[in-house]
This record gives sequence, structure tokens and C-alpha cells, in this order.
Amino acid sequence: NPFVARLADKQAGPPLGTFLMSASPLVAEAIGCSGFEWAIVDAEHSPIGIAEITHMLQAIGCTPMLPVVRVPWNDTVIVKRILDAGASTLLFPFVQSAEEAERAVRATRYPPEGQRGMAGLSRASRFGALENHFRAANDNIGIVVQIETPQAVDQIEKIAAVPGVDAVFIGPTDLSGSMGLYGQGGHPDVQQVLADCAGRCAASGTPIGTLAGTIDAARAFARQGFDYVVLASDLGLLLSSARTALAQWRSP
Ligand code: 3PY
Repeated sequence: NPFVARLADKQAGPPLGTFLMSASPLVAEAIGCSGFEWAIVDAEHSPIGIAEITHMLQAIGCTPMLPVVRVPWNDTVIVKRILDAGASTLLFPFVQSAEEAERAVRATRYPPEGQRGMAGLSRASRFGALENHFRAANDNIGIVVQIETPQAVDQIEKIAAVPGVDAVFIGPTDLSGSMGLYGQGGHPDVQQVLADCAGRCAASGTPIGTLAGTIDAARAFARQGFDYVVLASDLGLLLSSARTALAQWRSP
């Protein structure tokens, strides 16, 4: 899996990515041409549905950027459709235990390893042109699981050790919310949990990533040992330039 291989390339340094929330193939293609090495097509917190995922993957496929699709939920039926659309690296939100991580892995594998349904004419199989698709697909899937509650943090080594889990991602927004610190991902208590998770994942050799929000925060996470970092989202980048331009206009 190209994303998993990129995470293993420590010499290249932690790759910086961004969420794509605007449901636009054109924006996805433009971000792919901007130099971001990877991006998350976010079907959890956006209007992105299965048709948009398909079109965004087609657009990203015209660029060097590596796509990860965040599925809306850890559900075999939803996951099957997203895999059929051609996604091969998936981010699963709200994984709370090793059992839930195992369910995620099973949903992405064709039998006998898993429960992925088989279709002859999916985009994933190049509409049947990839003769070896069913045999090769299981080996090419990348799975990232999202840790976003204190209960999941407690279980992080067990979750990361599930065969087929390639990396973990700490969601600081949900984590801070579940700690009762709404909207305070930068709170010292939340940051302490993140640093603790980075140390525990380094000990177990599991790649770990998180959402930074700013370049300074992204650099700080990289120094702490995070293996990959999400800067922001397409909408966030657009809004921050819009707000900066308006602030400059209003205070010459
Ligand atoms: C989080 O920070 O909790 C996320 O899920 C990022 O979107």
C-alpha cells in the first residue's frame, strides 16, 4: 500500500496532509497539484457521499497525491461501497477496542480473511480488467484507526497490535470533547495524552499521526515523534485566507 510504504520511509520525514471536506473533485485535484503528499477524503464530517468519493478519487488519481478515505462509520456495508469505488487506504473513526479494529480489518478483506463482498465490475477492479484483483486486493489495503476517547487511549497498544492495522490517528477534537474540554485540542491535558500516545506507539513501532491546525503545531508534533501530520482541511485553508484578506482590507 503506497501510503503505508510512505509512512515506513522515515528518511523522507513525516508527510504533511490535509482533509478534503468540500466534496469537490476540482478542489481535490488542485490540492493534489499543490504538493501535499497525501490527503483524507472525509466522508465522516462533510457532505461527501459515495458518488463524490468516486469522483474525488478519479481527480486525485491525476495527481501524485496519495488518497486516504475516512469512512463515516465502521460498517461493513459502507466500507464495501467505498472499497468498490477504488479506495485502498481507509481511516476508521471512533475505534474503541481491539475487537472493533478487527471488525474494520475484516470489512476490508475478501474471504476467507474477511467479509468484503465481491463485485465483478467495480472501479477497484478496473471494471474487471484487473484479472488478479481478488487475490491482490487484500495485500494492498492500508488501514488507519482513529483513537478519540480516553477509553481507546487506554487500549492503544492492543488496538495497534491487531493484524491489518497499519497506523493510528489521534483525533484531538473528539478526544478533547470526550475529556470534557470542548474545542480545546490544544489544552495541556489533551496535549499530554497526545505526547503519551506518541511515546507508546514509538515503543510498539506503530506509526501515529494527528491533526495539527498550524504549521508550528505540525512541526512540534513531528519533533515529538509523530510519523505523519494533518495540517488542516481544504475548507479551513480557504477560510483562513479569506479571513486574512478581509482583515488586511479592513485595517490598512
Ligand atoms: C478530531 O480531531 O477529532 C478529528 O476527527 C479530526 O477531524
